[in-house]
Amino acid sequence: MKQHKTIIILSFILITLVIPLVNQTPSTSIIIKQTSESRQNELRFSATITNTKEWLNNTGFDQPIDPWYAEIKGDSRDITSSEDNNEANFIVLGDEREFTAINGTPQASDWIPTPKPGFSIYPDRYTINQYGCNASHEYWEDAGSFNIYGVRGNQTRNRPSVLWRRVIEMPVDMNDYRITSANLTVIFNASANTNVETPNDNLNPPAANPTAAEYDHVKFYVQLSDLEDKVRYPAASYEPRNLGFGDLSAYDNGPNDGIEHNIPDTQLISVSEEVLVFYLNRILEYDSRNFTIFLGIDIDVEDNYTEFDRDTYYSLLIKTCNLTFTYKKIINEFTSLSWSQDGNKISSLSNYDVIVKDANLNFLYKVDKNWTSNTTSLNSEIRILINGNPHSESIKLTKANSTFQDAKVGGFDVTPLITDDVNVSIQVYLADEFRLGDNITISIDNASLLITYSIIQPDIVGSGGGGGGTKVIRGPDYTPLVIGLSVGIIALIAVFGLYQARYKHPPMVRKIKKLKKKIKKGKKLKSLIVIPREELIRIGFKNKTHQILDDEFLQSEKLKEIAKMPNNKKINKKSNKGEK
Ligand SMILES: [Ca+2]
Ligand SMILES: [Ca+2]
Ligand SMILES: [Ca+2]
Ligand SMILES: [Ca+2]
Repeated sequence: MKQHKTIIILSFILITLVIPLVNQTPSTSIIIKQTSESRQNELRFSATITNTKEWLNNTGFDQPIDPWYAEIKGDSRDITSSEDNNEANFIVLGDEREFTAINGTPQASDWIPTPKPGFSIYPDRYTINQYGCNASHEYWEDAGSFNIYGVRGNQTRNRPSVLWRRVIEMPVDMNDYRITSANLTVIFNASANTNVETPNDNLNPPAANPTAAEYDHVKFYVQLSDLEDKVRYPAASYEPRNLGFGDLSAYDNGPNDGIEHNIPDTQLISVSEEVLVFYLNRILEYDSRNFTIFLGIDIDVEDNYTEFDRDTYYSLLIKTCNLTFTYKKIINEFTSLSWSQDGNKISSLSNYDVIVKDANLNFLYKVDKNWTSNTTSLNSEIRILINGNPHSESIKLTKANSTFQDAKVGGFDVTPLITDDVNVSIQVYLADEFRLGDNITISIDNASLLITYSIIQPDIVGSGGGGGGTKVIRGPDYTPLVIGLSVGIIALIAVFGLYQARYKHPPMVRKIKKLKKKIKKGKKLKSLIVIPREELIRIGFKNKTHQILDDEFLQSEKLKEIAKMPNNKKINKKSNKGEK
């Protein structure tokens, strides 16, 4: 058993010594495996060639910019690329505009009269003149008479309205803009006869049974709606409740009985700026190019007496209308622009296995405006992508300076992202939605990707194959040596093992060992003849006695022969003996 162990240990040592000579396999870094059938069965010592190579072309973004190319994802209206001063740029497209198309005195060429939605009648007169949008109306219950505007008296003509409509076409698609501030200023003035019953009037005489609920009143207003009039929002209004103030008897209610009462230029009360902005943004969601604005006048007169009531409005005038608003570009979340370069494959270095030991990316970057003070986007960043996979580290644009700085001191370790492909992208990623009034340009330059690699060269050829000028010399073929060495060692072990197991013991010990083994295995044994010691002595003595008797007999026979011989022969024989 001990011998077997020795053999096993020796074999193990031999195998561990020989195998590394035959096959060298690297254990760390990224290995680009090559398969070459012609090389697979050869047995050679491998050589490792290590080198560092700049993997990017045109690192300085010189003109022409190739092989760099720009690619936009998300809203292509929000970012664009440019190349100048041998730099690559990401231009985040800001824009801020002001709407001022509605201002001053309304013009007949811009505004179209339109009835109030629902059942509605126009006032006796409505027009756009040099003073603005003007309406006049006289309510008179006496159907047998004509009022001052030549309209027959009609007690149902107590709620006339007129609106003027204007459709606004925006110069840009407002889908990409957000209104950030707005102002609506509308001025009206009005004149009426004191025959109009106002809340402050003293209605008389009691004999005419004066009644009043709402009193006679008018309303000036502005509405905003989408082009198809699906929603209409009230943006400004005014009800001059005192218009026509002054007492007049029910029996003396004609315009000639009273006097003119005026409301001077007065501004309509607009909704708050916040609400106005909301309304404008909202209506432009329906149609991002167009919206409608209405200027309206409602007249609501009341029959205040059992006598024929008469209410005279001379002039209801919308004098000026100014709507202004500013709107800024919407920069959409998740919009990105990448400057990319599809580099050579790692496997282009060699026909053998290539290990990427290290890949280090760096570049310079700057921004022409302070990102934090010009945007509300704190999450937007510069990302690094290799083969479409983002590196875990990024650069927040809030940290960008107006002068070039390293993306990272010492560069980014992008080794884990390298596969056989090396497609590099430097991307500006806009991570929030924000409004931007002005372009912001982010620039990059001096992009570098240093790749340190090793080529595992089992059979060394004369060229580095794109390895940056690596020169390799063919190495000797060690196959016969290794095979010879292996055979020799195996033979040596065999002989040594055989000696240990068998021939170092005397024959009797070997015989006993063999016998022990047979007994152990339970084999049938041949019977053994055992000769006792006395018998062996006897046989030995007998043999020795026989030999002595034989020798004595031969001696006597020789003496007899000599006696028969002549004397000289005997002497010669003696002398011959003596000479010897
Ligand atoms: Ca009055
Ligand atoms: Ca009246
Ligand atoms: Ca009245
Ligand atoms: Ca946008």
